[in-house]
Amino acid sequence: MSQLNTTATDKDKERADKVRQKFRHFRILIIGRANAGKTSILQKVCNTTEEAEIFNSEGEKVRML
Ligand SMILES: Nc1nc2c(ncn2[C@@H]2O[C@H](COP(=O)(O)OP(=O)(O)OP(=O)(O)O)[C@@H](O)[C@H]2O)c(=O)[nH]1
Ligand SMILES: [Mg+2]
Repeated sequence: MSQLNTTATDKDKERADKVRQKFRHFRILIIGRANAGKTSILQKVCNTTEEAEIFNSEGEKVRML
């Protein structure tokens, strides 16, 4: 079985730059049961190992325990 290649090529980065220029803001919904890998997907998409900052509908930062 073939492996999914997750390494971004120069062409991928070029495309991503174009999307970033066109859309200044966007929303991503990641939904799944506890421990499914939601945070891991978000970190991969954002190319980071940082923890996500979460804000409520009033714009106040939510502290995760
Ligand atoms: N085998 C495997 N493990 C994964 C994968 N993605 C994440 N994990 C592991 O699964 C565990 C949970 O990942 P998280 O990204 O924290 O999951 P989550 O959905 O954010 O968890 P909660 O926020 O607690 O609901 C971690 O130990 C990850 O390393 C994957 O694709 N394969
Ligand atoms: Mg999580």
